[in-house]
Amino acid sequence: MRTQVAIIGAGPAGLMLGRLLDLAGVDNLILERRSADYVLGRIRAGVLEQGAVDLMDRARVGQRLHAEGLVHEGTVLSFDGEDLRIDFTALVGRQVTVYGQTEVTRDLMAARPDRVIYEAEDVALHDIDGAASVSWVQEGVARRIDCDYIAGCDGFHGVSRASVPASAIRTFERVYPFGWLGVLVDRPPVSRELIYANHERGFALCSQRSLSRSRYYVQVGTTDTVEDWSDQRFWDELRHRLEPTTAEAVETGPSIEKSIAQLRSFVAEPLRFGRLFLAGDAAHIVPPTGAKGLNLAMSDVDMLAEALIGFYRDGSTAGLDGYSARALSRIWKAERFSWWMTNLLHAFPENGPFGRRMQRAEFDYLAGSRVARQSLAENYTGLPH
Ligand code: RFL
Ligand code: PHB
Repeated sequence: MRTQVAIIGAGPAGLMLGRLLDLAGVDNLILERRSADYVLGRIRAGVLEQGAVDLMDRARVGQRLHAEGLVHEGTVLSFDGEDLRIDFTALVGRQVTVYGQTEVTRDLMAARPDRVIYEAEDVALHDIDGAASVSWVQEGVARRIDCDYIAGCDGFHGVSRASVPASAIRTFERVYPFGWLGVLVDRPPVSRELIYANHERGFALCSQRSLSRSRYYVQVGTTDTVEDWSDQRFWDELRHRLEPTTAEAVETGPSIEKSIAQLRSFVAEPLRFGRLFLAGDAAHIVPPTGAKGLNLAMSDVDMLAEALIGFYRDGSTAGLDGYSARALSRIWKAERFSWWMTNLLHAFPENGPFGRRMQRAEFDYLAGSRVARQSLAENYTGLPH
C-alpha cells in the first residue's frame, strides 16, 4: 500500500488536514487509535476564532456551524464580583463563534466517510529520514503503508513526537499548580456571553455549547479527582466564585459529563523531522484559559496543508521547508496569550497577597485602558493565520 500523506490521529487537526488534502486531490490515509464514537465523546473546546470558522468554510464543512454556532461579540471578565466586558466588535471588529469541538469533529467526519482507519493499534513510524512508512495492527492483522510524508496529528500523548530522537527535539514546558474541573449540563447558559471569573477561592468559567446546554469550569487542585466533586459540591463552589446575581441565576442540573484537565503550557521545536511534520496538540499545549488549543490546531494544519499542496502542485519544497518556523511564530504568540490569561485569572497559592494585588492592578488597567482591552480582544479573537 502507498499514499502521499499518512496522517496519525483523527482529532480536529488530522481530520481537517485530511479534508484540505482531499479537496486538493492529495492522497492521504488517517490512522486513529480510538473508535469514532470515542473521539466524538471527548468534550473539549467550545470557542472558534474567525480564522477557524473561515477554514471550516474553505473546507466546505461550515454549513451547520453557521446554522447552529453562536456568534459572540464580547466576553466578560470578573474580578471579585466586579464585571468588565470586553467588546470584541467595538475593539477589533471581529467576533468568535461558540461551536463545540465535538461538532467540528462530527462535521469533518461526515465529510470523510472512508480512508480513516479507526481502532488502529500499535501505530509505529519508520525511517522518517528516508523511505517513510507507517505500520499498525488492525483487527489482529499487521499492516503497513509507504508514504511521502507523515503528519503527526496525534495529540500530546501520541506516538509521532515520541518517535523523534531526543537529541533532535527541544521542548519547553510549564505545568500549572492546578487543573480545571468541567461540567456539562442540559440547562440554558447563565449569561449570553462567557464569564471568566477570578475569585479568591480560584478561577471559574461560565461557558456554553448552545442555548440549552452549558459548560462550566472551576479551578481545582492537582490531586483532586472527579469523585471528590459531587454535582452539589460543584454548583456550590461555582456559585461562590461568581458575582451574587449571576450566582443566583445559574440553572443547575445533573451533570451529563464531568472531567478534570491539568493545565500545561508546552512547545516542541522544531515541527519537522525529515518526512515527519507535527501539528496541533502533538506539537504544543496551551492552558485552556485563552480558548486557543483547537484554534491553534486549525492554523497549524492550514499552514501544513498549504505547504503539502504546494509541493504536489509544483514540486516546490519551499512551503515544507518553511512550515516549522512559520507555524511556531504563531504558536508562541498564542502560548504567550494563554499564559497571560491564566496568570491573570487563577489563584496561585505560591504568589501570595502581592501576586493577587498584581492581578487586581492588571484588571484595573484593562478596565481603564481601551488599548489594553484592544490587545486582549485582538488575541482572543485570533491573530491572522
Ligand atoms: P486531539 O484532539 O488530542 O486528537 C489527537 C488524536 O490522535 C489520536 N491518537 C493516536 N492515533 C493513532 N495512534 C496513536 N498512537 C495515537 N495517539 C493518539 C487520539 O486518539 C486523538 O483522536 O489533538 P488535535 O487534533 O491536535 O486537537 C487539539 C484539540 O483537541 C485541543 O487543543 C483542544 O481541545 C484544547 N481546548 C480548547 N481549545 C480551543 O481552541 N478552545 C477551547 O475553548 C478549548 N477548551 C480545550 C478546552 C481542551 C480541554 N481539555 C480537556 C484538554 C477545554 C478543555 C477542558
Ligand atoms: C469551553 O466552552 O469548553 C471553553 C470555553 C472557553 C475557554 C475554555 C473552554 O477558554
